[in-house]
Amino acid sequence: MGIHGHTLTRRRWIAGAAAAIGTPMLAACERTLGGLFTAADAHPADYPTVRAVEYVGRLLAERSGGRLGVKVYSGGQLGGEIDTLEITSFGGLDFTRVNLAPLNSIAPLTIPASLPFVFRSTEHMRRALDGEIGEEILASLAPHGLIGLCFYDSGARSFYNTTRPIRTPEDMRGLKLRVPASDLYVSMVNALGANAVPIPYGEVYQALAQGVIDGAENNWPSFESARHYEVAGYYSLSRHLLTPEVLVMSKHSWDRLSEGERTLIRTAARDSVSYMRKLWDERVAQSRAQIVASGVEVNELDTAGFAARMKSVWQAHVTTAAQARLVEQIVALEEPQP
Ligand code: GTR
Repeated sequence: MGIHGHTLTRRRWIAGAAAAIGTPMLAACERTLGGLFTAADAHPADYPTVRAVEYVGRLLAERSGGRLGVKVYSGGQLGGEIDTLEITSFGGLDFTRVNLAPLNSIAPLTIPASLPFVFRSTEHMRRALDGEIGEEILASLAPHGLIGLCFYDSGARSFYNTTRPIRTPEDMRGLKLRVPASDLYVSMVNALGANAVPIPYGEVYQALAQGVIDGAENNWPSFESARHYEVAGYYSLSRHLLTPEVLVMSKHSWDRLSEGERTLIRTAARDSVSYMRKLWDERVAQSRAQIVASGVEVNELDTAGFAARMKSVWQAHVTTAAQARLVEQIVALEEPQP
């Protein structure tokens, strides 16, 4: 079996993957300060998150007189998000860009911003994460070996499947739906009457094509770029999650940088957010057009019945006073007036 085979242990897989891609991960362990940082992303090279992290690299190069830069390994070539988080936390990679979902089991303060229907709009989500709430969530990653740098938009996640349009929770009954590796997502899908199947993002296309699962949930650009829309003909706009993406740096790498370099990195990450938002809005429009033109049946739905079933999910996953406080603060935020 090759290096991506399932029979390998994770540690051997990591060593094998490092050898296969020209040892950027090992190089990162031995690297002296400065130079080319490594980064991983599950999405293909033209996806807004990948382009945003490349932009961080360009800003760093410009602002350091060419001393610093970032090489992004896109397309999930370094493994799923749980893997790249682990590799990053022990210093085998400098950066990884992931969704908040795979952090749910690692860092409890990522739960409040990952709850279904907690954000009322993109503006509400941005306001929460651009401010103190976002800072607190990013800072909570440090004990886990990760320096949280910034959040990126991820639009709204909705359900898609190969079988029928979903209009009410009753339409979800019995469907096998893929979720990311997060207990919160498992509870969410099960509370709606479907059966949650946690599998890595990179395996969803095949699982759909082979009928191992009936569907999944994601935003327009992921549904399009991962080609899931070629096999799942129904996209039902539940918009149940507006959970953001996050860019993290290895604390190992961070601890070896000078104050000046850290400031450059923090500032470049912050400056990449508005660049990414522009790319994101363009990509959503383009992906939506492509999916609609392909004949996928897209439907709106009344979210009230879905949201009502999320009370027990919130209760089960908001278990500490700090989480409850963040949820309260998020809910109480007013959206900015347009
Ligand atoms: C996408 C997200 C990825 C990954 C993926 C998934 O929207 O950008 O980082 O989390 O969803 O469902 O696994």
